[in-house]
Amino acid sequence: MHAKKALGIDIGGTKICYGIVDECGNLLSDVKKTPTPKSAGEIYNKLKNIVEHHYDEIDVVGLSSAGAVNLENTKVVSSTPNLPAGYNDIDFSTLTNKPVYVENDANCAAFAEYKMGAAKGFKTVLMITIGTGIGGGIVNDGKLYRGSTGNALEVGSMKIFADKRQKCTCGRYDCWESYASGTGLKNCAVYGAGNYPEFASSIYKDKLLEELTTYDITDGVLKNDEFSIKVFNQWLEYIFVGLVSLTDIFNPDCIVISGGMCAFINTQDMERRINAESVVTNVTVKTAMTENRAGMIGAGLLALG
Ligand code: BMX
Repeated sequence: MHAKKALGIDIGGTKICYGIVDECGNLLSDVKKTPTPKSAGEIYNKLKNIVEHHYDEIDVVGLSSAGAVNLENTKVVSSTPNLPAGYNDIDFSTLTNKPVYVENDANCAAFAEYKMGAAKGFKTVLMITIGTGIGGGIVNDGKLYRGSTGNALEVGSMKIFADKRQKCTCGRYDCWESYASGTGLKNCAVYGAGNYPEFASSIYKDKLLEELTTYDITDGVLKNDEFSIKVFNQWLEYIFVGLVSLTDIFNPDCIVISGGMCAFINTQDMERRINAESVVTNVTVKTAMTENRAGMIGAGLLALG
């Protein structure tokens, strides 16, 4: 019997990455990258071309996508405006006559980290991806927790305040990701510019608020800018608050943090603080090992089942 192979594809907001994955999660090809088209129709066509190009090499297709995925693993059923209009109408199973398996990006990354990444050997793994938004996934005893309709762990949408302080990109208020994602760090900076006295002496004091970026703040921290440090610490506090609550709910033995912002988080410090505050014991916090390949590897592994 031949060893099965998957085409793992990660559909991100700016680029689509793909590669051939075996049953152990090894990448058998170079990772290829192509910009994500702006419309749902063009995304579909691009995916179709990629699949057709690799048709003879693969048995199944695994797709990692942002957004809440249905229980049948064929469609994204709900998503923030980070995805283009019409995206939720795509039935990915029509891309090819080979089996196609779509799963939420954070769920894919959770599975990859559990199988072969930072959380290998742990029992209950909570994966949090901190990028444009915040995604989450839980693997317990080798099985992804999917919830009643497949949409579990949309943690970026969990509310952390009750008094409508800040509007989220999704249109609702006070979602965790509007405070603790990359976008959240920018929101923290805008809040700080209006409320922290340190802004008056900041290297960014003359910058237009709408031009302040996430990376201004991380750069500012490196340059010892007091305003940036205060904003950054507030952002870490929001991450911490969410992680403590999730620890109390899920009792993970390992939390893995991935995504574009994970490089800015001191996991040892986070681990110490979570263990001091949480009522459950005892969690290890790690940075993801599979980095930006987690989505494609996890999708490939899940598709190979
Ligand atoms: C959002 C949500 C999640 C996703 C998470 C991380 C959409 C489009 N996205 O909370 O499904 O897992 O962001 O996504 O609804 P990223 O693009 O920031 O990595």
